[in-house]
Amino acid sequence: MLITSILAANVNGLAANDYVGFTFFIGFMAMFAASVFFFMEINRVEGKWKTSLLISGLITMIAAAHYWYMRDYWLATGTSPTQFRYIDWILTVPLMCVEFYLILKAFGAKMDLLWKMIFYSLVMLIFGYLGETVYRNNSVLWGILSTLGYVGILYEVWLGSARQLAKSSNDPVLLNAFSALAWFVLVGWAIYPIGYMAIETDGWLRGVIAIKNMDLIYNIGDAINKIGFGLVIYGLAVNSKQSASQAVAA
Ligand SMILES: *C/C=C(C)/C=C/C=C(C)/C=C/C1=C(C)CCCC1(C)C
Repeated sequence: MLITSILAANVNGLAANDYVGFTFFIGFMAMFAASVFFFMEINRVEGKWKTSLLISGLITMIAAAHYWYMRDYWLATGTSPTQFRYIDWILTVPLMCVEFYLILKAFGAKMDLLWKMIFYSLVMLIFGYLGETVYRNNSVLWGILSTLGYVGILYEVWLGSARQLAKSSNDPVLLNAFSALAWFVLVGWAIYPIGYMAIETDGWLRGVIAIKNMDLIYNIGDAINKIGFGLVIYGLAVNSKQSASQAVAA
């Protein structure tokens, strides 16, 4: 019963030229498949990396669940599933902050780094949500407040204590992975504020980017940001195992 109703939910309504709609389906499946991969690989990595891989899988799994809803929402309304995106982000973005903490823990990261980053991400997402929904006529003001949270995260990973810990690790494998993650935060995450600026009422980019196209960019960007982020962590877990055993051999 449940299975048939799940399968029946989406078979109608996806038009042959609804390319934005396609990316909701592809996004769902990519996130789902990535979760299976990360969960299965937990057994292959050394102890201290298992939690990191678990979190990578949880991030893509939470996204997969929301993409499931967002596909339906898109098919039913043809409009942006803004609420679902923010519900997804408020869970997945703090978990990405946890990933930074976990990979730096062995090099002295303290809980206050974790709480600081989670706090910044909540500021960014709660103010962003208010500006995009409740106070849309004042989206510029709320967008600026939200950006303060984003800048806080950027500061931590590019200049602040997170970057200092990564540098002081003297571990090239960690440093490479850390910089890759920092680039995700700077470039990959920048698509979200750019999309926000396309808000029709007072956004700085209104009319320049159609909101409909933003969903396409979000869907592709989300997959890169969440799966790519997890793959960097996976690569770190696998490569640092190799470099550790090479060190033992040498
Ligand atoms: C997987 C989802 C991710 C990585 C989402 C990230 C979202 C942001 C970086 C959002 C940032 C925003 C601003 C910096 C200002 C305008 C409002 C937001 C929330 C779109």
